[in-house]
Amino acid sequence: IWRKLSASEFTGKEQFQKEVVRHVETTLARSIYNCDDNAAYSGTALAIRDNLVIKWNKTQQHQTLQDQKRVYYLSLEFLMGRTLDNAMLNTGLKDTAREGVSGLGFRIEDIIDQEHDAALGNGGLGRLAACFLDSLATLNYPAWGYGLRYRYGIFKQEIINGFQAEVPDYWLDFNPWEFPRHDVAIDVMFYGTVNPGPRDDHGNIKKVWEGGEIVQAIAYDVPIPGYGTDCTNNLRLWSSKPSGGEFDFGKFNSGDYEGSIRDQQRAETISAVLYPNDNIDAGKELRLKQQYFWVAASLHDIVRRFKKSHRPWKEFPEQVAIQLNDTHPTLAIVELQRIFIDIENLAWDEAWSLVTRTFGYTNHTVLPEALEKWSVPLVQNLLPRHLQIIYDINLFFLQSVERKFPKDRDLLRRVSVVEEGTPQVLRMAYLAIIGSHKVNGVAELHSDLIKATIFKDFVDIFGQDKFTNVTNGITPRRWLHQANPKLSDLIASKVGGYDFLQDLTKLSVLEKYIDDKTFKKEWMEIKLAAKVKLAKYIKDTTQIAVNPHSLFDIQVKRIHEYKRQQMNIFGVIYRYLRLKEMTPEERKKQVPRTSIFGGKAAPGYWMAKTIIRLITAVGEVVNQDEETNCLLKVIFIEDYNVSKAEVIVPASDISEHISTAGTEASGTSNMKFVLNGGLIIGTCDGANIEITREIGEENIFLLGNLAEHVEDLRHQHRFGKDVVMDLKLREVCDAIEAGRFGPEQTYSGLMSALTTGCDYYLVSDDFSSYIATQDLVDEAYKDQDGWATKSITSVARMGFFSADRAINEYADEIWNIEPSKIEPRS
Ligand code: 26Y
Repeated sequence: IWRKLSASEFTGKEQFQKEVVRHVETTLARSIYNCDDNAAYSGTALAIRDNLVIKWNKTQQHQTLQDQKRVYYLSLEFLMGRTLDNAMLNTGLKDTAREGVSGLGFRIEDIIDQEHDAALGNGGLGRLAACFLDSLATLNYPAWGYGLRYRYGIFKQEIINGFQAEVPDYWLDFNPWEFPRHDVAIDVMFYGTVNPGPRDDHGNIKKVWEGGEIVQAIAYDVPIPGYGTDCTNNLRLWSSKPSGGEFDFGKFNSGDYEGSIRDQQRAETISAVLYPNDNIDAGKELRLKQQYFWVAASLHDIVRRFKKSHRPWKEFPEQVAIQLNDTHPTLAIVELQRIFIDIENLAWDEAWSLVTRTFGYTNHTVLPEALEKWSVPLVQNLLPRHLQIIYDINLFFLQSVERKFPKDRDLLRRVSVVEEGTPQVLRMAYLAIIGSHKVNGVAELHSDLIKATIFKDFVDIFGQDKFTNVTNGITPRRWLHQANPKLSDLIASKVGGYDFLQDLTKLSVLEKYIDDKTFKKEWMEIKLAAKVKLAKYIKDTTQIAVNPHSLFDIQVKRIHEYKRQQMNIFGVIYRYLRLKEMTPEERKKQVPRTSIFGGKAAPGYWMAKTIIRLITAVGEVVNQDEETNCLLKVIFIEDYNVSKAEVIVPASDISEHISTAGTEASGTSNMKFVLNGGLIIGTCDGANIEITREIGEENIFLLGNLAEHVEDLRHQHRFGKDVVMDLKLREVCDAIEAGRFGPEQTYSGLMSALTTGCDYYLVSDDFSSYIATQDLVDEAYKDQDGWATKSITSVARMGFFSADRAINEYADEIWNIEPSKIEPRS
């Protein structure tokens, strides 16, 4: 009878409408006579969700029954953005929904626009995790994501008087996409002491970690639908809650009710807020608590699932692959070893062999300030048993190194997990390498660089084979089909349908149409329409009118000195100064340009905030200058996030990826822009290099010094008194220092980093090349037909950068897992 009664998916428009109305009336308890866009969004989301849940349940049952190897993607960040549109497209329900809501008097675009972004991430690393979940489901891999359910995602950015201000992002008011699992509650312990216990089977005295504070982890599950498949995977996010024992009855009985609540609040604090730092390690205790809380709950869950199958422990790595998204979950290595030896009574060596065969570690940065280090006293206090295990892991590792390289004491010092100093600190990347069977970088140059620099000793110790590359990718579902439906439709009409969304290499067929005049025209019209849409958004939000026929030059990403937004804005100033000198006749020959910036600065990153201020200040001057403002506008888009990216990315003519060579591990927005027919101005860094190889040198504007020269150039700066400055850059600095963009003191830090500091990010070395390359961009843009050729050819050659390709590489080379297709319901 249960089977007969079990829920089924709606199909047609009428059924869908019925479900929407039912949800509005009963689930939301709202009158249909008072249904605004927001209520219509909620009803639509709930209706779509029902179909999703049916697929999700089926997938989970199927995967449990199959009992094959699963991969668990551990990431502190999942930058999901909005869900509704993606869910409709992936399940093939968008047309039904569009017609359905239209019949109810709504536009689907308005409904989609009601949704709040799920912004549980900072930038590239978090968005990569979200793209990977999409690909894992689309490719039918049995996979779970594990993360934290932050009450506050990345802050909302407001620009007040030209400066960034941060506003909390409370996003959980109405979130139909999560399902609390109050029955999945896991106790996680902190602090406490380690005491000797009884002897184990091997005759050793057991170590017992006890007497700590206990916090509960509650699971919240989020369905992740694949595109064109029923496979719907699970993202499990943990929320912290006081365990029963936290409530202090002593305080309560003595009348201190508030005091008794305080400890409870402390527990809830753990999952309260996403740390807003990107590529900079602050070493805060609460962050370490978050990491252990999440790792302990996830591993408990994974081990419990494994134990249900009653397999012997030796099969653990054949059933479980765990990928560490950067070092943030490195404690998982220690926790699994602890579970094996302290709780499941395995011998050290057997346990360690299982552990290392289970984990893979992805590195996302070479920047020293982003490599996590935890102070030993902090770990000693919070996780005393884990510290002992880390010492043992390190000891056995160093002993093996000693055997391989006898008497090389300096090597031992260099590779030790424990870095000497006051206090001593733990180098988490080293622990991650030692505890994993594969370590990968995220683009070829980056993977080569980590082997040659920060992890060189480990290559000597473990051999080349442990280190590999998996170049990042992006999901074409969200970043082409969803963000740019018109382009997706045009492509589909040429390459024979939408199969390219599941095999992006099929884009290559587009090259056949490179001389097709109407196709080219349609292509450029779609680009123009995307620019018109962005121009409207800019007008609505900033009151500034920008010309959609001007060249849209876009740099949107986290604000960081290494990404060199400062070089971009210096270039804008240089352009402005040139325009000011020109006669009206000369001006007529110039290509009008709109320079668009967007991105958040970490709240404590003062230099990044100064860069934002300079951009907004230049905008204030330039946009009002009647002499030049038809040729140059500068826009800063507030609160850049995933849903804004979906509007911005399709609208670029050119986008900037101009990091100092060797600093940007990969970059992924570079791929998004090119996939939408934009060209790139960029340095030979990260994935730009592979993009160039794929699309051809004639289709990209490369500039600047190469990674191999960066170190020498830095040394030359350091040994000189003043950085020798390019004349063009000198002129720009003079304009800033003359106060043309407001009080020059505002920028003194930025200026001195460039002049008397060592100009660590080599702006002075790359500036003239940057300006010269921007001139080439202007020239190329004058030839619209040539530009269209570059644009189409580039898109045709972007197949490699699908996240599907990346996921298949992980599956084959690192996880050793197979897809498992869920048969559609009979
Ligand atoms: C230590 C902690 C505060 C921390 C938090 C966030 C450290 C790093 C990060 C975020 C790093 C990040 O987003 N890295 C980016 O990863 C992308 C995906 O691999 C790359 O494309 C991009 O180049 C890299 O900067």
